[in-house]
Amino acid sequence: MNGGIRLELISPAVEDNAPIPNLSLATVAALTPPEMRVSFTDDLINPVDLNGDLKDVDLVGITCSTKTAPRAYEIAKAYRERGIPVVLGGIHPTGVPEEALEHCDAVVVGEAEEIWPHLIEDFQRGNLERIYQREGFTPPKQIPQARLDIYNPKDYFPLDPLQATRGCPYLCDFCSVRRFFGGTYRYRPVEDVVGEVRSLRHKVIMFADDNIVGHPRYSRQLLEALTPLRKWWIGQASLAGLEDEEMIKLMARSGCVGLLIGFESISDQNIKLSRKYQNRPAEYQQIIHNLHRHGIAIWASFLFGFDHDDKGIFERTVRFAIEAKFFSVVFAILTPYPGTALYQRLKEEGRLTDERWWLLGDQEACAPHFHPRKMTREELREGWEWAWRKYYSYSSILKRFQWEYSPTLVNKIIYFPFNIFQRRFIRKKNLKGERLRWTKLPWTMRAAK
Ligand code: B12
Ligand code: SF4
Repeated sequence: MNGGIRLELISPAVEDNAPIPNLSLATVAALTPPEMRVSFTDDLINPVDLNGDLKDVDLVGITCSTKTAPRAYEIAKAYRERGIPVVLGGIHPTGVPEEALEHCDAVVVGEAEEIWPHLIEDFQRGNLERIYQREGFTPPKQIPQARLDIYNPKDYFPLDPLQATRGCPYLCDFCSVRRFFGGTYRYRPVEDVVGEVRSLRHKVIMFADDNIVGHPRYSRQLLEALTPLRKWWIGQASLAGLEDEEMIKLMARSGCVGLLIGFESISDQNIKLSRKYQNRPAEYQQIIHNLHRHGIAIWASFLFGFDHDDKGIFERTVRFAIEAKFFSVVFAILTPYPGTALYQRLKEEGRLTDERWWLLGDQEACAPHFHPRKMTREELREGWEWAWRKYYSYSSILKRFQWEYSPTLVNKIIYFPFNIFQRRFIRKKNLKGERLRWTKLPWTMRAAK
């Protein structure tokens, strides 16, 4: 009998972030025997009070990325001190299971489908093993519809996350996804995805896929099937899948309003060094132009600190990004995540600041976690801060508005409020290192005491 078992699922948080429901734990909840009582805590929305009353449960499951690892370990410790066993899963424990095992009772390595039910059975028998790992990868037909009912929808942006594909066919050396999915790219049957989309309550959906256009034939089928559902959607796409303008048109028709795209660098040399061969800087302009013409806003992501980056890279990248009129940009400092080829290379070259840098306090404040080639660590950090400031300056916000195209809904309604909000958010979080707290109304913030 597992009817009495109370399972608490926790998503740890170390910094402010967009309040988006976490799909990982909604998926684990869907894999949990229905008789069990599942509760959920999002540490972002309702911070776990380690010294206060923790939930009275039988088993705790915590999802964990490299960024949230220290917090996940802290929460795990608090529960274990009260005699409640803790299971860790997610991208970080999968990369470094031995480390995770120092902080919990059992680790789920890789995808949870198929192994989570076994773990629960073992738990009921009082026979929890230390590591749970399946051979191979989950057949996409077996990916369940996530249980979004574990969340309080009022706490989040009004959108529903789901996944159509898992993995990514590309090789980028800084990316954790390859280690996690072993280079596989699997896609759920279109009818399963469409069935799930139909059941979602919000008008806006977010594909939490690594790459929604990794397989052109599949993507076309999916987009065509999505079109009559009249949803608006956002997701991530690789530039390779966007070279074909027909694909972009189809995306726009199917309701795509925004894409997160990893441009990473405007330098060919960096792109080659990091094995992001699918990006060709010479083609960036055309793809950006096509996306904008079809009304798709771009959230562009850039990394600083590659071996070919000199001190001029910040200015060149920001100029490019402003001229490209990206709706929004994320500038990140290149990060050697454990288990990646980049981590291995920097380790072999003796350039890591610490082999377990993620455990050394505030990761954001200590970055970069390696010694760059053509500048000092301080210069990299200063340049990164300058880039944020410049990109979200008022003059940049004004220049980036798409006057020349007929404004899309995204541009028309949310461009200015979003960018002004983002400017304030970045100045506080990234530049001053202040922790803010989201309230129930995400757009009203107050500084943490
Ligand atoms: C959606 C997403 C986000 C969303 C998160 C929204 C949310 N509330 O969850 C947003 C946009 C906010 C985000 C932000 C960031 N992200 Co992100 N994100 C993703 C993405 C694309 C999908 C995650 C997802 O939902 N997957 C779907 C679920 C179903 O899959 P899953 O998480 O793998 O879960 C399965 C298993 O892992 C397992 N599992 C997971 N947890 C648990 C727990 C238990 C108990 C068990 C049993 C099993 C289990 O079971 C699940 C079912 O099989 C991943 C890429 C990826 N493939 O993981 C990157 C990824 C997780 N992000 C990454 C990064 C780097 C970031 C940022 C640091 C980016 C930045 N520079 O700001 C920030 C950090 C945010 C923060 N402070 O924590 C990296 C993490 C690398 C690492 N080693 O930690 C990833 C892997 C991308 C990459 N290419 O490397 N991200
Ligand atoms: S395209 Fe994106 S998800 Fe795929 S390997 Fe590169 S960084 Fe990772």
